[in-house]
Amino acid sequence: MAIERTYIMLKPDCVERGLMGQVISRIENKNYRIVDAKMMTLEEPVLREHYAHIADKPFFPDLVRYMTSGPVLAMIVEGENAVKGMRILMGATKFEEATAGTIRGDFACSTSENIIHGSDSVENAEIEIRRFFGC
Ligand code: IDP
Ligand code: MG
Repeated sequence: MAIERTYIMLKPDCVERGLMGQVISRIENKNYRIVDAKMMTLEEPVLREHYAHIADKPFFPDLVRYMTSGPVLAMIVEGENAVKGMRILMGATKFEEATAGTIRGDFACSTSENIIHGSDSVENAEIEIRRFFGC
């Protein structure tokens, strides 16, 4: 295993519902370190880039509406095996597959409004950190 950096984003529903503290606690309890963080309000162009792999899906307009509906907390999270480890902490994308004990399993209300984003590979983590933090 290796020390990795991953891009984590607490989505507008997480901020709006006042769940940031609980989610950050889970990240810190796992001994990952938040090495940078900032509140941001996203606009459509960056979301088209970030979600290019699903931009042709019928739910994409709703996803943009949701992701621009309020501020997000963008973070760089570092730790042993952090890319895969954060995906495990987050839980599955599909609402019905996100098991209890994961962030999405415990807090998400639907497949679309699902609290948290985490990079899905080391390569994408680098791209996403550059996209949102410019480093
Ligand atoms: P991930 O966030 O688990 O990596 P992706 O497939 O990359 O999942 O999808 C990005 C985001 O798009 C999801 O987190 C969710 O907010 C939304 N999304 C994905 N699939 C669906 C769907 O089938 N219906 C509605 N929204 C979806
Ligand atoms: Mg993804």
